[in-house]
Amino acid sequence: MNEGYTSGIAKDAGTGQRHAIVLTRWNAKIVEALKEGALAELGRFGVSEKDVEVFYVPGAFELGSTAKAIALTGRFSSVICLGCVIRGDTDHYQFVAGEAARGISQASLDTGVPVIFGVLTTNTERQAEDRAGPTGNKGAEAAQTAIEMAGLMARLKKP
Ligand code: INI
Repeated sequence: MNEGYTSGIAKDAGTGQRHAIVLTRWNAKIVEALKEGALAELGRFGVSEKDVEVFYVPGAFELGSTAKAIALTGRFSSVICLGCVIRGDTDHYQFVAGEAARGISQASLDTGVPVIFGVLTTNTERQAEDRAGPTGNKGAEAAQTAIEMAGLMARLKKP
């Protein structure tokens, strides 16, 4: 975990929660590393393997609409979106990254389910790799955010 984020969640905070993870096939090697970070972190905080479901989409542009459809099933405490947009790869970087962020935010606002933005937006592949490694893994960070937000939303729904 990097120094930008310090989690306040308890060791067993994920117990009983159900999380969906949506992954892009674009930049698959990096995104798979984010997935491994997220899965390990969910397990570390008590989320059972059987309570995690993984979905794939082509690219980051598709994350928001898919996250919304998943959230609307009502089966998940959160939807964790993991992807990677590298500036060097495309002139339309700004559109893809911007729409991914907008769509993910909209999915959460429309459904009331926490939809987590775990999309790397970097200038180079090297920068992306640095954020998907064993330390400072942004997938792990997204998982912690998902557990915390799922707990907060559950608390707010209690009478
Ligand atoms: N999708 C990504 O997830 N990452 C990228 O870096 C990327 N680039 O570079 O273009 C990318 N493009 C595809 C996009 O997300 C959609 O899948 C496509 O436009 C079809 O809607």
